[in-house]
Amino acid sequence: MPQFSLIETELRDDLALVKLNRPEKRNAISDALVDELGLFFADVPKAAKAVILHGEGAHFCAGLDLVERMATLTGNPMDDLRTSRTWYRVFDLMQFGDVPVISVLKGGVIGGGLELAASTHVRVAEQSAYFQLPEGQRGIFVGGSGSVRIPRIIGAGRMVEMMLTGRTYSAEEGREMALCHHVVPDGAGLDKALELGRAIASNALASNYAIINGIARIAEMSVNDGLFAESMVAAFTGSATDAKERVAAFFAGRKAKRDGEQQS
Ligand code: 1HE
Repeated sequence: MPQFSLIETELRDDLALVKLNRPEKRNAISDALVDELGLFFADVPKAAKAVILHGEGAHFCAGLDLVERMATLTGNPMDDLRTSRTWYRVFDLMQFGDVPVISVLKGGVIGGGLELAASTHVRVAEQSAYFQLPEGQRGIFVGGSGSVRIPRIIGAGRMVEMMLTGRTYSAEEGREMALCHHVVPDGAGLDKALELGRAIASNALASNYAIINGIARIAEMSVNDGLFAESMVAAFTGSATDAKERVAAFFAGRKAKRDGEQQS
């Protein structure tokens, strides 16, 4: 893997770990940080069947690097546009890549940090995690795909209210809204993500690919188009995977369990 300075990467068996490593700035996303994420996600190691995204320090991510942004403001809207487009490209590589991405959330998951988390497929939050979209209070707007991805998770109305009032949602509240899927004690997030990652990595690769690339897209289609697309994806997945062997192994396992129960 290439040498990075703002992220740290590691391959643990068939799981790739990516750590945001800018704790002194609460993992705020600078241009250089998003570029490094882009380099990694454009070329995820072939051996990795899932990626775990986590952060160094007490906060997952404090969002856009506001200090860098203020220092580089030119008044030319094309500059902000370019930043947004870079974030979209990188976050799309995550959401619509080859392998699932599991995030480990703790402390602040703020603004662009929530946009980043929303681009991952499975979100594990430690108890300390909290969710905020303070763009309105900072005089800006979401620009890293938040208004596209977050309403699809929590609903547009809820996001409007969250942004207007600047409210904070706790980890537990976030779970009720699917901002995260699991809540675990502080310090236990990475282990939980590794456990989930191992389970996900044991799925057929083509099924995982179809799940992460198919479902979000098909959900946006008309019923007619969606059913057509689903049939194509199902036909591809069933023939591309070892489905026959997996189904046979499943029933063999059930039978062995039944036989064992009958003997005891
Ligand atoms: C930062 C940033 C940042 C911290 N950009 N430098 N995001 C926000 O509005 C969140 C702003 N940050 C915070 O609310 C707090 O920093 C935290 C709750 C995350 C953490 O608090 P704390 O007390 O642990 O740290 P701190 O003392 O506030 O900050 C420590 C350092 O991190 C300090 O730098 P230092 O050089 O003075 O030590 C801070 O300046 C730096 N830091 N957050 C730059 N965000 C594509 S559109 C997306 C739009 C958005 O993301 S808007 C939301 C932005």
